[in-house]
Amino acid sequence: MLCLGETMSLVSPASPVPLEQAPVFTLSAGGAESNVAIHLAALGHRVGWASRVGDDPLGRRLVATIAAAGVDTGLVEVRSDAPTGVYFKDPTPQGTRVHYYRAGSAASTMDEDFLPDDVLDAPQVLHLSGITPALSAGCDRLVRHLLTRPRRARITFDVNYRPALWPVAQAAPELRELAQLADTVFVGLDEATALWGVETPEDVRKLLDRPSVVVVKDGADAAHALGAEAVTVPAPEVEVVEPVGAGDAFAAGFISGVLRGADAVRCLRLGHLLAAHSLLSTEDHTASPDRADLARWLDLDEGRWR
Ligand code: KDG
Repeated sequence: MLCLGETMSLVSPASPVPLEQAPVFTLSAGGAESNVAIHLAALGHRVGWASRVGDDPLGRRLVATIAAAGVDTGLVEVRSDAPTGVYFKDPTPQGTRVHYYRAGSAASTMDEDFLPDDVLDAPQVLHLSGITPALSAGCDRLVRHLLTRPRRARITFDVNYRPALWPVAQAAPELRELAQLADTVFVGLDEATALWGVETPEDVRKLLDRPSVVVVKDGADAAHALGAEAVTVPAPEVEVVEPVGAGDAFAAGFISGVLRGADAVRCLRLGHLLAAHSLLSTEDHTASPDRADLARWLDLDEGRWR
């Protein structure tokens, strides 16, 4: 299993106070795809993360952090001609905002030659997201190349629309086109509405009719896996501390289920459980729930989740 995408140094206020007033900050690793990799490693999967970082202390720190979480960083390239990207979390009373300092980052220099061809020739799972094509023309070509080249690998694609990176008029057709080329797609219903104006999971599926499975996350209500059959699992009730990173946790839980050969209901349950855990923390990636807890939860009657 390999996850590919940019990871930035993440600066977060130590307590949920707006950036303008916060006195103390923490520095960690923030990147949607490496978040997925870290969760999968914690769940016992062999997983790598591929990207570029700058030849700078932040880049070295990122690689060391992600490697220490059990993720193989052998496909991370260190570049001396571009810096590691940085982003700040800003917990405002209106919700958490993010501020990026990533234009021209080392990861944005990736292009279609970045990954060795044998990665797609292997029967493994490659996880991509809709953040990468928004980073640069080269990154866009990379994602297109990976999705269109003949492959034995299965590709999971989290739409992950980031309005701060590109306007909806540009993102909407492109993210649809890329999602159509993946095997499994993750998308939030609110995200699908913002991008494509669709309002139900069934309408998302009509729009994304080519992937084997489209997973539509309807916030605090439920998640739906629309494949040959459609299944729905309600979300557990959680007192949300901070939502950033929960989508990555969900994707990791679902993918873990797929890698274990679980049915769609259990894949959705695993997604919910990891997301619920992540919603309880201000970190992008918390420690995943332990395996005993997961096993207990997976066997609970869904009626008792709420
Ligand atoms: O899903 C969390 C990510 O959004 C965060 O870690 C930063 O990857 C990131 C991005 O590009 O927004």
